[in-house]
Amino acid sequence: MLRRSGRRSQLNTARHNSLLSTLRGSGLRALLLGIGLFLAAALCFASQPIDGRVPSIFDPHSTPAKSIDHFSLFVLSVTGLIFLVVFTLLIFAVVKYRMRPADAGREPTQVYGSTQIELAWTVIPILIVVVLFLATARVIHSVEDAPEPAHALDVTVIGHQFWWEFRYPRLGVVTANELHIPVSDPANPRPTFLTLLSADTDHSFWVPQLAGKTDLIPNRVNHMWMDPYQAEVFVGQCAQYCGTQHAKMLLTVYVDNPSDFDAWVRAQQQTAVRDDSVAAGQRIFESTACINCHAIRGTAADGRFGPDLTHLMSRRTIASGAAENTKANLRLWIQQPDAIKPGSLMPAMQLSNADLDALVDYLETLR
Ligand code: HEC
Ligand SMILES: [Cu+2]
Repeated sequence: MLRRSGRRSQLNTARHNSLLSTLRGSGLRALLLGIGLFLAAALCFASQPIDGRVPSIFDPHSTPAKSIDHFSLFVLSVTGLIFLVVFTLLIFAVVKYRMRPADAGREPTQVYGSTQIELAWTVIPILIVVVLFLATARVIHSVEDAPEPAHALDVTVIGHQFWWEFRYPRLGVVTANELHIPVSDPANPRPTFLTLLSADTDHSFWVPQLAGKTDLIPNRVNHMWMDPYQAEVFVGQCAQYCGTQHAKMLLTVYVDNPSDFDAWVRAQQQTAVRDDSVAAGQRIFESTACINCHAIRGTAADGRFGPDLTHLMSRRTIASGAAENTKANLRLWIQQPDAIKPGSLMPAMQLSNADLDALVDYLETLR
């Protein structure tokens, strides 16, 4: 009996050894290669700046982002500590109890049913999970259930394939892709509360330095808020795959000083400038399908499928950050949107060169 089990364990050891050597050969190499590739990709991604800046969740500039930052550092330290303890014990056990020639392939003494050990590894993880759960619940509550002060700024964000619509219902302003909000001085806070909607499919609003990530879902109303402490420009990105051009759905948030913000609002509230020197371009705009998809307040155009163009030239970029808002890019965009954003939902309008030039001249006046 004894001899038989001894032979079985010897057999097991032999199988084990051959497994180890296979692992050491191809498996281990593949594993190392995998880890190497992952690290390289992570490095590439981490160093890929969006619009020249890399938004980091560890550099918060607004209360919800700060709560998330503190909380993630807490979770990272708890899990880091667990990792250290477990890995130290693991390495200790592997080294101290490794198989030696003197063991002659015999199995070590088997220990069954230690109540103390069972209790320890049941109770300690439960305590850790309870602590993490309570800390999570506290942060979620502080972010999600924050009351909206009466003087907060309301903005409705509508996700579109593949651009952002921003409506300020109490101010009568509609714009796209570049969100302007005021600084919220901690002594006299003026937070911005966003209502998140979607016109087509799922999108996700994520500006890492200002707040967490919240999805925009068809037939559902979501909310989030932010109270940036200083005037600065923050970037973010649609964080939910929403179609081919999901990656070109940049978000830019301009946090303005109160006086700059008020001036911006006043300018946006105006209807489009009328400039008779570009009347030809306006006529082309108003007599083609442009007006079915775009609004220019003060003209016949009131389409809502595409961005509001009333103050197009007040934006630094077009097509959700896909290109700088220059004359050449505008022309290229109208001639062939796919050249800038393949798969965008604006069709190439097949205009003659002369019409194109007149149209771009007109658009350039929309300050
Ligand atoms: C079928 C609807 C449709 C028609 C017709 C259309 N557009 Fe568009 N347009 C869009 C959509 C959708 C976008 C946003 C594309 C994106 O960013 O992915 C857009 C974006 C734009 C932009 C960039 C705006 C910004 O702030 O990013 C300009 C400028 C523009 N269109 C001009 C025109 C002109 C001029 C015409 C007529 C010659 C026209 N469009 C016809 C749907 C349309
Ligand atoms: Cu999206």
